[in-house]
Amino acid sequence: MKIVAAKVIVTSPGRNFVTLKITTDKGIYGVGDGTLNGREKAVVSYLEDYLIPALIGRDPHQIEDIWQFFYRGAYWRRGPVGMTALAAVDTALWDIKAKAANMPLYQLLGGRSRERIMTYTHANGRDLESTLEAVAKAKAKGYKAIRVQCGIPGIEKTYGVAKDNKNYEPADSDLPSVETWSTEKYLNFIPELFAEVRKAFGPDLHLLHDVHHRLTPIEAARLGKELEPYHLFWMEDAVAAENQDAFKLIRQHTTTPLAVGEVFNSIHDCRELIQNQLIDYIRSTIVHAGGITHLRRIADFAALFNVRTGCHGATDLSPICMGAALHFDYWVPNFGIQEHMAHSEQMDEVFPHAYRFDDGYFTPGEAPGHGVDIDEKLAAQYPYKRACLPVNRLEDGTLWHW
Ligand code: KDG
Ligand code: MG
Repeated sequence: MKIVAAKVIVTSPGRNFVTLKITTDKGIYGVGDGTLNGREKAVVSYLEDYLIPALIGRDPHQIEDIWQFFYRGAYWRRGPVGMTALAAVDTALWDIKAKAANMPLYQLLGGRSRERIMTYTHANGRDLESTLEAVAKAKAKGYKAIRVQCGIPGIEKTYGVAKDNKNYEPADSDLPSVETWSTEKYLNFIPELFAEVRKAFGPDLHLLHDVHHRLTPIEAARLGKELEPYHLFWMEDAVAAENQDAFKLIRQHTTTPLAVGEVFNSIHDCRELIQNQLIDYIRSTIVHAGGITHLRRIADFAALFNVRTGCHGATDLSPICMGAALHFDYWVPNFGIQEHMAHSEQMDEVFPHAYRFDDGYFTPGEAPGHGVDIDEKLAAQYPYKRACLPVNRLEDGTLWHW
């Protein structure tokens, strides 16, 4: 088999998605997600100008060699743009291989290790009351695990909370909008929020929370400790993780489980966190961490240290990433949980898929490949529109972590 064509499709059915489609001389094609929220065009250029020309004529079955060729061959290793482009290629190649074998992708990875995939969704509200309502709604849909984010009294706009009760969408404007942050107000409120959620919903529901990189290590340690009575499934991205040592301090002070890694793109970003057992869940997923080939390496390494997976699954990861991640989750022995932030109907129409939700769990479906396609005609109706992630400033104007 030979690769005869590859093209990038950019579509914006409510938000921007980048898709790579690779076609072979046998008529089989594969698709991969290459969406990097707010920086989509950088990945498009990386693919069109550098990777696609080198793909034409290659045997798509040589996934490992193609991966190494683009990783080592770039000389400039790692980084979100390059690793996202590489992930798009890798995902499309696995799709082709599984279609050629006439098997669902999870079978090629080693077969399924579970019957269904536990998934968490988001419950967000502007205040305590609307947040409790959002949790009740998510629970009624069957979710066994729910990420809870809430507006903070005294702060106008908070991460994870949408304006008009719509689904939360992080990339909200043509140029970065500005949010305001107060660590004091946040830390004073969050333990109370989880006390109320536990009081209302009892001990069984899995509760998660995303700090979104905003605390210092000692502040994160305080929050983790104060949340201990509410038995969180995890506290995510407690601090910015460029400094992996920061987690040592958090770990010394709290038994609240820690998750990190949605912005990581290589095993080297989490090696120390994992081998020193400073985290419990690794959040990296296929599209931003070099595809299935590389994520599998991260997961196998994590398994040696009792660290489980918790793949990122926000709306800015296309249904192609979701589908591929679900095949990965079905197989991976050290699976923890999968995030699911629902795509709109429009998005689901552009990306028809075989995966299904039932009572809090997903299954990837039995279609050959990863089971997600792109309707190119429909995709063409939604042109790209620049959309940026917000920035965050302290109340005195200092730029902070978003
Ligand atoms: O593009 C940024 C989003 O994917 C991110 O803000 C979502 O933190 C996130 C999460 O945990 O889903
Ligand atoms: Mg997150």
